[in-house]
Amino acid sequence: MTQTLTELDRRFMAACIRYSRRHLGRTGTNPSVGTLIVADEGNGPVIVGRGVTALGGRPHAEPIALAEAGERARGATAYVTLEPCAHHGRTPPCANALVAAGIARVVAAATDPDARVSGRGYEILRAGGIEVVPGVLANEARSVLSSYLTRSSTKRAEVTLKLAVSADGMIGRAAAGQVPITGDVARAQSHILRAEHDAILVGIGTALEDNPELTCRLPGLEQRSPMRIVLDRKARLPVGSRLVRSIAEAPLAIATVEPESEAAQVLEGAGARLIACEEHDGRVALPELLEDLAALGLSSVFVEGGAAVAKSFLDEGLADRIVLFESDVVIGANGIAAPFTRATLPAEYEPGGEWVFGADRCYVFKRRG
Ligand code: AOF
Ligand code: ZN
Repeated sequence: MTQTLTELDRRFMAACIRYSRRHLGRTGTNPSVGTLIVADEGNGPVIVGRGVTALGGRPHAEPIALAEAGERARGATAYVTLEPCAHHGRTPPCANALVAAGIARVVAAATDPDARVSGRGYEILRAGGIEVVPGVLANEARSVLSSYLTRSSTKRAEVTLKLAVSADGMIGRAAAGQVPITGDVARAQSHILRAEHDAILVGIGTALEDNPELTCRLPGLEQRSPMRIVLDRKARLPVGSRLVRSIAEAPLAIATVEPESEAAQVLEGAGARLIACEEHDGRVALPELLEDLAALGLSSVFVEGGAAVAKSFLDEGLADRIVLFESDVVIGANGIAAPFTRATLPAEYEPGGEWVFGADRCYVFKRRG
């Protein structure tokens, strides 16, 4: 079967978007962008260079891919998940690098909202004689770039709520610590989600009740645990908690309204970072906290509990994405009711995919933009 150019472009762009996920949660204020250089040297198109934005955000994806392709970039097509940059940072603009390397075509997915780049990246390419095909699989790319895009447009970190709900609509059992609801495969998936976020957040209730570690414990991904944040108005987290004891493995931040208190100072002394917060209705003010996190360079927050915290984010219109795991486990007596289920989710959320993980189901919802 012969493939049209568009089909081929979509295929390589899909591969490029998958590849771009590799450094999600690890590129600071920069988005995790993917680049594939594809050349047809007589035997059909092959990938001759790959790049994903480096850890910390620099170098960008394009120069990495161009370096691998070398001379084979001449006359080749470059697939990029985001419009190549047009500004001088620590290195020259990626758009100029693509021109200098002799790239013939650039197929791009999402446009960059960064005022220094938006539209100008494409202009540089066209002025350099490159054919530009923008907007290929733009929605798919935007979903990987979503935290960067949210942070650019709202100046706050993007929020994903994760919830695991039992067959009887519960998320746990009162005074029973951690109660397994989903199985191993779903657990592994949620650890991947941890690794892909800039921060994981729980309320102090969950921290005290479950004594969680909130690290990514998948083989080979242990280094990818992001910062853990506890909403802890009065800095009640014990220094003997697993969260504090694992500070060497992943940073810990305490979002408190009493950073000067003795308890907060003890936590700081143990290596935790204090984030001074405003109070609203007896709770840590969430919109301001999310703005502060964005200012600290954290673009995405994975909220893992508990019920009250999840409900606050939802009620305040701050939950951008919801990841809902459903299991067949029955909790029964003393169950803690889920703050919402698939049936009670507000209408503004639309389905964004569903999967089966072992015996469990996983549903993603996105707030309609
Ligand atoms: C690209 N390729 O891989 C990424 C881009 O602070 P700087 O100089 O690194 O610039 C950050 C901006 O670069 C960021 O806001 C976004 O516009 C762009 N990110 N661009 O060409 C990449 N990560
Ligand atoms: Zn660049």
